[in-house]
Amino acid sequence: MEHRDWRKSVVYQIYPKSFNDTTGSGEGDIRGIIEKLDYFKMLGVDYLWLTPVYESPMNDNGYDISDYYEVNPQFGDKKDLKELLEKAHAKDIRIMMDIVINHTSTEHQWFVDSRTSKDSKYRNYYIWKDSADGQPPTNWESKFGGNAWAYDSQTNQYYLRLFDITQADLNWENEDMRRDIYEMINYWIDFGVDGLRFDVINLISKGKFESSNGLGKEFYTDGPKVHEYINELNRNTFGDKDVMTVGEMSSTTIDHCLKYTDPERNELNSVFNFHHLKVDYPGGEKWTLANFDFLELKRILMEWQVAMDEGGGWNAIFWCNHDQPRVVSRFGNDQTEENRVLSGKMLAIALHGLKGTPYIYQGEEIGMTNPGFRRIDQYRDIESLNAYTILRERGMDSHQIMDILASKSRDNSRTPMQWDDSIHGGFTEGEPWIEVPKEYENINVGRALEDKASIFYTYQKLIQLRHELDVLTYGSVEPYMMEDENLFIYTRTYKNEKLTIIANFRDKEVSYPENISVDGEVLLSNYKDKKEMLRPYEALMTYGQEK
Ligand code: TEU
Repeated sequence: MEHRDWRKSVVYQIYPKSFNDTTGSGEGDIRGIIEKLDYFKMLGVDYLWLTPVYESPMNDNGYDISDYYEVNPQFGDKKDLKELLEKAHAKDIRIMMDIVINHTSTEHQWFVDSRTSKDSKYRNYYIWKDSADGQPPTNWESKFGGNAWAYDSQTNQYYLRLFDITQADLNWENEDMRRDIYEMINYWIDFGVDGLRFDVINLISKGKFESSNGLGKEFYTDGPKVHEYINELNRNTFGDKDVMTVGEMSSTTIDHCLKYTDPERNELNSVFNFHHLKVDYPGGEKWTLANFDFLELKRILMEWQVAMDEGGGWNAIFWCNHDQPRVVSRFGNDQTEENRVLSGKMLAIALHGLKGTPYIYQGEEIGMTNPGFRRIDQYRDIESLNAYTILRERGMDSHQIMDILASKSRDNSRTPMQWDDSIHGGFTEGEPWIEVPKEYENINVGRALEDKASIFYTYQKLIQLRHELDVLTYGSVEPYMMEDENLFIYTRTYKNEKLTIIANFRDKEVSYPENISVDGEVLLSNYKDKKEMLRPYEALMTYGQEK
């Protein structure tokens, strides 16, 4: 494979279960990914990140691992994975695996053993505590609803589970456990993977087990030994290898992220944070209906951009993943075909001009939209189903819950990839595990490739620019007009090169800003020409050189 600075790469995220089914099972598989390698080549991405494909009961679609060393038969086997690696490498495409080491499934052999007795060799691989006066050990809340401790009658103790009741948190205080985890990661590095994405890695150090005035996050988020553990992980596994790493950081801070990504500290290459994707959570509450706060979106994105740039850190930059609604439906406009295409391209340009590693989530590159499910039986996601039950218990009207899920559910991004206009969007010849929204007739890869003006080609161009222009990778970031209600504007500067990015987030005409020049060469825009005013959702990236 060609050598390139990892900082110039673009990652494409695959949710295998919904990507491409080659067996008619209704669920995607690894051979389905192999089949589409030319598609990725055409798009130009450097890495494919596969969400977990290990053996799992799939209560949380693979984030509940029952055997780290086996491939879930639903997705294929290790031979398929090997073939994917070889064929991808032959096309200069790298593979990034998802590493889930904050918790395992309760079906993992360690946990099965751990729960049998307090004397089990694996007891301390997990976090077991006595009840506090007949109540759970602390009042911490699970991210998927309910108390974070699950009672187990076999030994009359509780185990910690920050996510689902079938996802038991591992005890990172335990050195044997850590050693087993490193061995497992080294197995996959030796297998030939090129990148690692670490699931909720900033939650591994739990600190004190005390009740909280809030949800308990302050005790385990960026916990007391987290940097020590990540540094140890680095030294024992990928540290001296050509493996790109990204950590998923839940509710983190800039200061911690500067540390996680400081090359001198030997922790990780890059980090995801989610603060910019909470701008439609009024008062921090996800299960609400709300317009997004545009000024807040800019403020958060730019605060992170500038601070990480100045402090020598490295962001992953993204709008979409398998936990988030579709961005055109969320921050763009999916109400008319024209607006969908314009705003889809605008969002792409606004994001891909930023500093960091861009991530594209399957279907984003063709402007896939939220499916607009209306009935609870259309949903599959455990978080959504739990939320439904909890909101019903609180007395919320079921129509209102349906409206909220239609805008906030993780299933919005988990519907199958829309390949063509044949039945089920060409995803499967069987019955899909989750419905394919009828929009597939219009929004699909086949159509996107035929139409040179489709969103796909904007992404293709942005990836090409990322590879070609040093200023996109290394340039410093300067935001403009942060109080403007319509425009998102920033520049990137490196040596004598300058990029200016302007994006109109509104469905109306807006004047060009007066204090910033857009006279440079237009590298990319979502309109054919330039006019006196910026038109609805108009976005452009211009390039200039100082002599
Ligand atoms: O998600 C981390 C996480 O914090 C989630 O709670 C996320 O914020 C939430 O889904 C948004 O509503 C990771 C994975 O990406 C997710 O799919 C898993 O369910 C979770 O970890 C547990 O492994």
